[in-house]
Amino acid sequence: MYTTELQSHQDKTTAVSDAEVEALTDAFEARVAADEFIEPNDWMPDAYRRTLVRQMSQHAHSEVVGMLPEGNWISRAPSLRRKAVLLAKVQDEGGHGLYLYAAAETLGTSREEMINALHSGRAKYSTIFNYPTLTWADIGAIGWLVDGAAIMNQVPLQRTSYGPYARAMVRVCKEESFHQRQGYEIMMAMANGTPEQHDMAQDALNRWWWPSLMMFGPTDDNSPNTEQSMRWRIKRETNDEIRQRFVDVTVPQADALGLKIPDPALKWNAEREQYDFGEIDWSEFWAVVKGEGPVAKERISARIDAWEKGAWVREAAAAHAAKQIPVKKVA
Ligand code: FAQ
Repeated sequence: MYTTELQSHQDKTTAVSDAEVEALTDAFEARVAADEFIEPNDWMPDAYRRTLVRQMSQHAHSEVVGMLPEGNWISRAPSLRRKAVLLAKVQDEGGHGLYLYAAAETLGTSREEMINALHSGRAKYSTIFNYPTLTWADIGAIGWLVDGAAIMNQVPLQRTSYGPYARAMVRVCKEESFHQRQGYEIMMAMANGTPEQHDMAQDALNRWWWPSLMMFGPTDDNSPNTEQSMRWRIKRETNDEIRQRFVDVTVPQADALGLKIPDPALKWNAEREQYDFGEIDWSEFWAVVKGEGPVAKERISARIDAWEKGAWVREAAAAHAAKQIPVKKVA
């Protein structure tokens, strides 16, 4: 729907000569280098537009698929307070998906196209949401670690070069920080509860730690997109830089909970003033990226089912919107 007010980018790129494209590219690069925001109707290279649609739509899909593992626990939350908080949190994630789809639509790709790409397996979403939530402690671990990792990645994105994406991130980060705290608060209750609850918290940390580190993507030397995305200031920091910051912030939080990070190689490096940590299982990461995650099939079929069952809502909204368009008087 947001695409209707935009000029067609195709009109702009096909109508100009090579020399003009070169001049436009130089002007674009200079604006990015000066930390100016690029806005929807500004000229931009096609590859910049494609990279943004790829990253923003994957981000939107992650938010919406990410509602599923926690949504599973709304009806089983251990108290009314926990249920109300979780309900609000999952609803926030749906909102994040909507801001991101709307921001991505300003690049000229419709929401239907993006959602079709998800449902047909052409588009990715974060590997983390292909793991099952087995106990209530997993809800604590997701808030603490998964939302914690998401914030670490999204704070730099508030300064990404594409204006609508950067602005969407401001609100998303505020909400994610509430999510991270609610998760940590669940972990505090569990870790300081009965011995069985403490064990559940430790088990959740054991299962979610490594997949959380994978959220930041491959190492920089195996990341085909990082170099160009850094040059365009779409990404402001690399995968490894953000992953390291997450480890450094999270290890003391685990200590405060009295829980042990499941990594025998984890050690404070006084010289570099950061934690050294063990090797991530990259074969598991790439298998999950390819769609072989433990509950990947269930996730996509749940999304397709929700899309099909929601058809009547979209039809009713479209019918209502059509009624709001003023009828032009014929002279
Ligand atoms: N999962 O060259 P790079 C959340 C793919 S939001 C799946 O390094 P890039 C909130 C990557 O797409 C979580 N695929 O790629 C929440 C690329 O494939 P492509 C989502 C991955 O884009 C909490 C290929 O590998 N956040 O959790 C993953 O420069 C709780 C090579 O990788 C975002 O999307 C992965 N983990 O860097 C919701 C943040 N990692 O596309 C509910 C925005 C990499 O070329 C509950 N995105 N790949 O075919 C980003 O910052 C970047 O896209 C990265 C990847 C850092 C994820």
